Amino acid sequence: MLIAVLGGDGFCGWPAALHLSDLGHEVVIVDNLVRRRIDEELGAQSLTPIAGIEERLAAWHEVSGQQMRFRDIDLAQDYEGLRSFLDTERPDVVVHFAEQRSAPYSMKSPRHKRYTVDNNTGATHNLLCALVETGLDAHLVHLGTMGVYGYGTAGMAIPEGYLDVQISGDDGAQVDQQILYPTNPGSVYHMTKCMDQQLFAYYAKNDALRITDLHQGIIWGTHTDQTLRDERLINRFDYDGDYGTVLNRFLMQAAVGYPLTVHGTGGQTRAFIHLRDMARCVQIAVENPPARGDRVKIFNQMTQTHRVRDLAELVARISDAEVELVPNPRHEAAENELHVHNETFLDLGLEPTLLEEGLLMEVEDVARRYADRADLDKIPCTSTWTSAQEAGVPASR
Ligand code: NAD
Ligand code: USQ
Repeated sequence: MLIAVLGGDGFCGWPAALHLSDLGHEVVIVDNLVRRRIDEELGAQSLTPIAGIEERLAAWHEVSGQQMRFRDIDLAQDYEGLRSFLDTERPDVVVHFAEQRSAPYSMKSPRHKRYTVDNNTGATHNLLCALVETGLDAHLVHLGTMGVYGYGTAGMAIPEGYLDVQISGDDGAQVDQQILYPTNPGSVYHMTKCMDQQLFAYYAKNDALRITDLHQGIIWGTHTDQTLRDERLINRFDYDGDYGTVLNRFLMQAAVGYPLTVHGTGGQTRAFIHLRDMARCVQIAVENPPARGDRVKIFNQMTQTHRVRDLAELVARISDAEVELVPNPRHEAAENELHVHNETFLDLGLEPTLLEEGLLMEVEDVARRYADRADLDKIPCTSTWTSAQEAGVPASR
């Protein structure tokens, strides 16, 4: 198949593009490289030394014989460029990773909030609109987030996208319905993913677009089989206070001897998935498209849930690090339970990489290996959440 990978220069997009290319698909990456410019804005850089996109593509051609192509298009700002790309290439599948994905970055300032909303909803809506305008029946696979649900489980496991509800009808009879699970975002970034969800539901209904939305948990890990094949293919590893995600931050902090930064009590429970499993899930989603006229297919793309303080203790144990409880810069519940249904991917053949198996390798092969590139000043989380938080209003969920 011809697959367009939007956001294919990023942390998830790059290994996913390599994985799809390795399977024999023709892959075109579309990216405006804004993530590399944000590194410059923040004065932070990937712990791993990432090559430029042209060098990445040349290296992949050298080691695999596969020719991936690259197009520099801003999906949010250049509708004409996007429409004409789709019209010319006519991809069978469009995998959409191209959004601003950091919650702390989205909360930094009014400018960052507005950029995140404009960029993410602009990119997604332009894409949907261009698919309709070009009459392309491509399967759109979008990377969403578990954060659209919120993290409180109300004594039940979170379903895959849709909730069974029973309502009292006008005549008093009970009416059964399935609705989109009510959204409960925890940052402006997460809110954009909730808005994406509405856009998808509308375009699937109105224009019969075929859409799969992957509600992905927090990624951990760095390498996949493909990124390991040449140093120039190495994936990015974010550890700074805005883009570093919790487990990768703990791994890096352990490697450089920085006390592990647990926010609050560390009682937050979140959903996780290894990078390698992410690429495999994208493959499975690509291979199992909805039919035209179907509602949006929603999969929960996560394999395990963990409490933040348990992760810190685990990393501290295997690498002899210290744990520090730091004031939480976010407006989020201090403690929560999280149970999630994820049977769809397991039934379709996903074999999860469990934390217990992969963690030590990540500490040794990645975090320690590149520790000398770390800038310790970039570790603290300096983006704070809300005026409600400053006023002392507690977050309940
Ligand atoms: P990333 O920032 O590393 O990559 C995103 C890529 O999209 C970057 O290369 C960036 O340059 C590009 N991009 C952004 N806006 C663009 C635009 N307007 N036009 C063209 N290109 C644009 O992020 P990531 O970690 O690879 O995340 C990819 C997707 O997966 C995101 O949508 C994110 O919400 C989702 N996700 C990520 C995680 C995680 O832990 N990293 C977890 C759940 C979901
Ligand atoms: N946390 C710490 N210490 C740190 C960093 C984070 O305790 O040093 C805590 C946070 O307060 C939060 C939890 O760890 O409670 C997760 O934070 P995170 O930065 O790892 O994850 P999050 O902000 O939720 O965002 C990441 C990705 C985002 C994706 C989301 C999936 O950046 O793109 O959508 O994970 S999910 O969390 O399931 O919504």
